[in-house]
Amino acid sequence: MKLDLEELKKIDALIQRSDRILIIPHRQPDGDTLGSALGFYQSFSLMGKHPEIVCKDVPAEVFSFMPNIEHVKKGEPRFDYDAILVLDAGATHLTGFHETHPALFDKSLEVINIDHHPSNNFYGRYNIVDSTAASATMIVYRMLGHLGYPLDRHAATCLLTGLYTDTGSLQHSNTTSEALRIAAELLAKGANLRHLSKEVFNTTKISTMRLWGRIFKNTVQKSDGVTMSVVTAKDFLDTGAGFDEIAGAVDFVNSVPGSEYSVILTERDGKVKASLRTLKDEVDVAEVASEFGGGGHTKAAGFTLPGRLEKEIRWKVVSGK
Ligand SMILES: [Mn+2]
Repeated sequence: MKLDLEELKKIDALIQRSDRILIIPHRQPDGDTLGSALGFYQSFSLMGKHPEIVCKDVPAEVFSFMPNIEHVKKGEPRFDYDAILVLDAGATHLTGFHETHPALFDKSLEVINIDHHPSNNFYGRYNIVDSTAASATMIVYRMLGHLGYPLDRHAATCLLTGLYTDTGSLQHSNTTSEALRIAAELLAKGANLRHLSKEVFNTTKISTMRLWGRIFKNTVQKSDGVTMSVVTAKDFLDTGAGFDEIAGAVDFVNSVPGSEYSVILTERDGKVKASLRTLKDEVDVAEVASEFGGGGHTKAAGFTLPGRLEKEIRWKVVSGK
């Protein structure tokens, strides 16, 4: 990971002269975008500034342990801020504000884009984009350190949450030595790993268990090694699970032996959403997803198509006595 020091200098000057700072996580916020947002929120607060976090969607309950999470407000951004940060959004549409607030992305505002997705097209006036970082919070950590901004134990917990969730608790192939080093440094700063691993990785609601039960029941492995499952709108209805409760199931489906990559198709609001994962070095699921108009990382990607899921039942004649 290498920081663009010229760009950082400009960002530092902007932050130093800013008081009101808007922080925008991506929609359907995950641990990484929230960790980045809350890390900055805490740091800016300690600097005596007035940060606000505005998100298209409400954070999932699982993140309620994160310090300052109550300051993540669902809403629409205004433009009367001195600086605006957009975090962990690999494309402008992922904020949910690209259509309603195009000015965020036309470089007319003091927008800082911080991200680790290879798809990022540098939509900010300032851009710190590094696809070698396992999480956006790793970049945030390096930035705070380089700029000498405050990083207390609350910020450390938030940054570590992003690192943990984006690496599947330090198990995915993006877990570099630097990721482990930063995890260690965040622990040394007082990050609450015990709390975060209990809340994020070892807490499962009954509705989630029931939903995952259906996902596992529907799992099939095709002859080409693609392990697949589906979740219908009815599954959500029957189990009472929310859409966010599907997170993580695709990794589990991918653990079937011989799996080249895994796909979970989810039916939602007249669309079918696909999540893809692989653990194979030679498989690039972003490439698979791009064939369907999607994208993402090489090991974790997705796409969305209009339509619905229909069950296909096949009958065949088998010989018998
Ligand atoms: Mn991320």
